[in-house]
Amino acid sequence: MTLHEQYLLRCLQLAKLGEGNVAPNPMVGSVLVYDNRIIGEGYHQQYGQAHAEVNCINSVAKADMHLIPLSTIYVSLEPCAHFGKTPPCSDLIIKHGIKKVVVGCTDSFKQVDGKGIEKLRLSGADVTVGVLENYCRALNKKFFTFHEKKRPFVMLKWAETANRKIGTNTNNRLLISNNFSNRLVHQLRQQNAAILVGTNTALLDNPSLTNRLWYGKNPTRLVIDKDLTLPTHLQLFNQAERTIVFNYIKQEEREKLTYYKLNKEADLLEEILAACYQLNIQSLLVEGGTKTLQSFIDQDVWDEVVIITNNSLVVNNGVSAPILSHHVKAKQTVLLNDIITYFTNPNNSK
Ligand code: AOF
Ligand code: ZN
Repeated sequence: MTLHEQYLLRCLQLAKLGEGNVAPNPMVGSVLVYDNRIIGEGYHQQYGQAHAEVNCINSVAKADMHLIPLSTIYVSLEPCAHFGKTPPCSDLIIKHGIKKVVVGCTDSFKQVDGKGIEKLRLSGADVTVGVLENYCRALNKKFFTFHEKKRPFVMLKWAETANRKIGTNTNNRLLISNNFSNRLVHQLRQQNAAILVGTNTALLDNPSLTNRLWYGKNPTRLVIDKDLTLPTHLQLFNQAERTIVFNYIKQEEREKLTYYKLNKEADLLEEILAACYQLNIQSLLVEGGTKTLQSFIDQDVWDEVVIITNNSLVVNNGVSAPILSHHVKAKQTVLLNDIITYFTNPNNSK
């Protein structure tokens, strides 16, 4: 591993400390190095607050401050060029007279998108771009997918029996996953900005779609209800969290309830994903049912799939699980008796 990579790796460690607190901003870490010694460290800690570079430069001890212009700054993401909630980090670096900058990967947010690097180079700084680039991009995969594909990062999740059923043919709710994998599901809910179900799942399962078994926030709840047939006593419509109802009838905003009217002539999923982009929903967890999940697979708008398999349960005449057409098995773990398999979409990874 080169020295650049070692310092960038430290940036990535720092960046990860912001997990759960910075979305929809990316996690970013930064270190300042003089003569092979780290004299400053920082990361983006809280959405809306100081960026990594600011915290890094501010962390330098008084006795080391004169070394700042002679140091190299490492950042896991291109320093920003825009006035957002904070002033541009590229200007800060220039102001401190730092002449050597090492960047993990470029920022595809349209207000930055190479402009930070350009500014730095124009100031006469020596800028190296693309160190541990794949790791830097993987850390913020949701952020990059959202800005580059103009749609949220899409994760599909379902639980299936040993004979690949996800439900019964009757209206009885089928409990497939155990308490341990249920906790994982709630962690996924916490990690995604929104959660989507189709009409049948909302009606038959009556899920609340909130995060009760993990720390942190609930996702925004999204439901497809084209003709507005779902009864309002469903748990989805309780006050626990905001719910957006995608439909063909009306557009209306109430406290915690939004009716979002889609164009009937257009493709349903494209419309939903475009609405998510417009609403700044950076990641989407799709929790069912088979019809909704299968439509994401068939239209190839998914990034990851998580399947929970209960191998000791067999259901006769149940509803079949979705079928993945092409995929790469990324990881498999076991939670008590449930097998958790993660797949990634080879068409969507760059
Ligand atoms: C950096 N360093 O640590 C982060 C950056 O609304 P603002 O002002 O917080 O700006 C958010 C955007 O800034 C975000 O979309 C991304 O492009 C960039 N994030 N940039 O130089 C950082 N977190
Ligand atoms: Zn910045």
